Amino acid sequence: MYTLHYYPGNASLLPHMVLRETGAPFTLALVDRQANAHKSAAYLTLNPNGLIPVLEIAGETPMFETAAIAIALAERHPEAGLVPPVGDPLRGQFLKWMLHLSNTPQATYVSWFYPFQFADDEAAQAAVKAKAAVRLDGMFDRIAAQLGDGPWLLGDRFSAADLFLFMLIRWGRSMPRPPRTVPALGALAERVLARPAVQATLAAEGLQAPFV
Ligand SMILES: N[C@@H](CCC(=O)N[C@@H](CS)C(=O)NCC(=O)O)C(=O)O
Repeated sequence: MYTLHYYPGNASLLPHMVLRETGAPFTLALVDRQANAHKSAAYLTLNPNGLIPVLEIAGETPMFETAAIAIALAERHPEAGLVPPVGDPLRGQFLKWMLHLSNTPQATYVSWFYPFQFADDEAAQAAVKAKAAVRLDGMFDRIAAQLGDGPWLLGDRFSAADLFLFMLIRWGRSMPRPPRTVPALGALAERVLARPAVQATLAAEGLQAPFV
């Protein structure tokens, strides 16, 4: 029914974790980044932006955008409890976090991982990267302050937003101040890592510890 186009550790990790949390059957399609497969004509028919991930749903238009895919999957499998239903007061908070994580830290990571998209010379690229790290530090501090002891972003209720935050914490492993070193974020990452579906996802992608 579902085919997730992924690359280990990339943004596809979020929909991959969501899929395993739901227990729905799916197929993984590895995008060969080394061969630039995400810029191939075939892949561009799935996502004209040439970015990972894409979710194919049998008989439907392929989806791109990580957060949108995660929300759509969570809603198609309400029994997994990954999204508060329409009418639940927590639903707005859930959507707030999904959009915030998508358009603020996730978007800023582009400057950290791909500074060459923003400047041509090496010194300027180093400056772009340094600025991205400082901005991410501030974003993670503000998220941590709102998370507190949680245990989850929605308080007692686990949701796909926690999986999203985990992925973003993981991406900062090589930053001058890794997000895991912020106590509330490190604790959230450990709680997410304790979930069997998350462990299964990391294993399926061949990712090695330390995970965050
Ligand atoms: N806003 C997009 C961003 C996706 C994105 O940037 N994916 C990265 C991998 S984590 C990618 O495909 N990078 C390859 C490139 O920039 O060419 C989403 O959330 O789906």
